[in-house]
Amino acid sequence: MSPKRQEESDPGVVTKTRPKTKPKLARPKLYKVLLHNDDYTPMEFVVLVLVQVFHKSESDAASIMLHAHTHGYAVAGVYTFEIAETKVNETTALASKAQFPLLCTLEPE
Ligand code: TYC
Repeated sequence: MSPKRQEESDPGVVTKTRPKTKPKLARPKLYKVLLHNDDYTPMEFVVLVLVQVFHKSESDAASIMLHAHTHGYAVAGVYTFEIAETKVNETTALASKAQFPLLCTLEPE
């Protein structure tokens, strides 16, 4: 006689059915990192920050920089809180080291 699988033969074993609802994963809150325009930070420096910190291509970086230059600010990227905060800190550190007043802030999406 072939051995039965345990749950068939042992009435004490309870088999689980699949949950009726999908287990929901909370969507992480996202934050926009903003670069603000000013009169002193060179355009090339803003582009360099966008390439080095935000991993933009040269041409995307140039468009984002020009958007900030023209409209007062631009969204450099959208990230979870810790990543957004790190990018703000990296940008602020680079600007401060180069003695430019470039302002970078974070805002809930
Ligand atoms: N307005 C600056 C200039 O004319 C360039 C600049 C662009 C500065 C975007 C900041 O977020 C900025 N040199």
